[in-house]
Amino acid sequence: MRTIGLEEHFVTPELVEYGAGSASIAQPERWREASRRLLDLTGERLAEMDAAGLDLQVLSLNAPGIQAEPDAQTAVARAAAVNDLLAGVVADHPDRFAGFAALPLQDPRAAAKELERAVKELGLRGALVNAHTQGRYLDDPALRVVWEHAEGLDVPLYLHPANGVGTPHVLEGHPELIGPMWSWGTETASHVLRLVFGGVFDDFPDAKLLLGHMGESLPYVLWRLDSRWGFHHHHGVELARGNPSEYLRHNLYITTSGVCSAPPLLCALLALGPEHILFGTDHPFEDMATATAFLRDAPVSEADRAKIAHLNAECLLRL
Ligand code: GRE
Ligand code: ZN
Repeated sequence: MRTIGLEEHFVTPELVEYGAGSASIAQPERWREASRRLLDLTGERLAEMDAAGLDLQVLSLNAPGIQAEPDAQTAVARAAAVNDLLAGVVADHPDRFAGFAALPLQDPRAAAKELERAVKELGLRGALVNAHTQGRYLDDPALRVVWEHAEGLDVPLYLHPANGVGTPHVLEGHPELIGPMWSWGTETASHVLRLVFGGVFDDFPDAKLLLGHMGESLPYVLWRLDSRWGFHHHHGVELARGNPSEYLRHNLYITTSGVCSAPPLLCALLALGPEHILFGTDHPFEDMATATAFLRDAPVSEADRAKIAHLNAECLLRL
């Protein structure tokens, strides 16, 4: 069965330095190995894809990427350069790779223009955003122009985790909880709720948000969100569609990246429906063959397996 992965990271030698903040969350030898594999685009990576039965990777610059750049002009130049490089890799291997653009969100208008260039001229399939950009989240009014372009181009924005701004008080004194094991997921889920309650999907009703890690726990909490929204003080916030789950069911697409476990997959299938779940491995942070074996053996119908493995990606990304 054709299998397409949507959370497949790489890095370039020039941009390695942006990952320094992530390095401290990993065991040094695990980080060294991951870094080596991030830098490999078409060598071992292709061999590993062949061995795992992964037909196509939609590549993305590893977190936090360009968003860690404090200078807006540098961010604009480096995003364009890495998107050009990515387009070159895809052009050399069109049957094995596609790509998500990096966006210089430090300059919202330039980011919107880069998204348009990346999609229309470079053939990339959307963009991947790593959490906040210098403290700014995607519900920021200044970033509406990026959503406007994404909706207009009909391409998804993939929201990927990264280290937060500072340390949440509840995690103070517990650095072992900072990172992909825990804080990245809860902060990313909170970021998604900022988009919903911040009106992004009321302004752009057909905007498409991709989320990794089986939806960062959101599929599990739809009913409770709606129930407690009916109870909460709204503080002047109203949702045009009434309940938060309406947005998460319509605008949200999730990938299986970094989660090889049936219970959350079945929850996501029931909560969001089989058209909203796509495959991803989180290469190089999880093992490709483990991920493809999970997909192959998951207790779902063959029709749903085909949607998750490739049909939804072909449709959403026009592959
Ligand atoms: C990820 O993308 O999932 C990731 C990183 C860095 C360290 C660990 C990790 O980007 O899982
Ligand atoms: Zn990832």
